[in-house]
Amino acid sequence: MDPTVNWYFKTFLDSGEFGFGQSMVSLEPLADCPANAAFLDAYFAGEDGVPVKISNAICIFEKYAGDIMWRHTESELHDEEIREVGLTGILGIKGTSYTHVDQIKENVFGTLLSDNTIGVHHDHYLTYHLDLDIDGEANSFMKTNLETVTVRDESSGRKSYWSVASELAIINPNKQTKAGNKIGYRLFPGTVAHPLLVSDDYPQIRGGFTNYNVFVTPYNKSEKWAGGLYADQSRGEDTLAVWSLRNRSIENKDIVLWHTVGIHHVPCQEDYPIMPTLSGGFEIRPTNFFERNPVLKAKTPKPMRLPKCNSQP
Ligand SMILES: [Cu+2]
Repeated sequence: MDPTVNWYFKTFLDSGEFGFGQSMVSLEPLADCPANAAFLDAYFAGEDGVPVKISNAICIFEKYAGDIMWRHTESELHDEEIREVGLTGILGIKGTSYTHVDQIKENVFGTLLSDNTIGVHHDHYLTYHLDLDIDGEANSFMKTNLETVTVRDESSGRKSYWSVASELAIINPNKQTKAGNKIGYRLFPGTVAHPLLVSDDYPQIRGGFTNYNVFVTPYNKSEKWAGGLYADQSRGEDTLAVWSLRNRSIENKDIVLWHTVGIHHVPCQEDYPIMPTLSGGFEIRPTNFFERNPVLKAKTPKPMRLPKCNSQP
């Protein structure tokens, strides 16, 4: 494996939506899985109880993630721009007299990573200001609630099922598909880090925009930065959390979706002194926007020769 690129493993099951059992089908090399994929057979119990083999039912492959391993820019040196091969940042550390974890009998608020060096616990939050206009400015927000419904009477042998109360999407309530679904875009949220501080703790008041991972506000030119215009030393009076309390209508309006992704970073040895890139993200996808799958008429791509991965030590 090439150590200079990120690879990840993915298991790709079946080409049908019903992946297991009797509806499982064999996967076609190069059509269903890339050239570097390894294939596994599967067995299921047939109608008469006899095991039935399905060859190439599962494939496992590595896929180039497109991320560099690390990156760092030294911006404090004015005469020269030094770009080390770095990460998304050099780890925040503090000095200590400790050289081994066995010596530590108090809370040091981090991980001892090397002699006299503690990587401090901290959070990363990234807030995206998504001013979506779905087929025009007048949009509304819908939230998905998938709920367990318990069957209490004798109407069914089943004890429960699940139901959708609404949808997590930004929609245009004035436009519909032929079938009557409101056209929109759906948010597939990224990594959610719920704040671990109490809400009336000073840093959390200043960082109140992390209280929720989704906020929706009516568009306002002055509300651009979730932490307010002057975040440093602020008292938290100009953040997204405060703007959202103004009780303004977000129905059929030009609205902004704010999405915060985050991680609570507990440093580990591998993060020191420079942290390998940790990637994340989110997706916004057209949902009930097209009448049908819009790629139905797309041409089949030509098979490409990809390098085989030889996992040698
Ligand atoms: Cu970090």
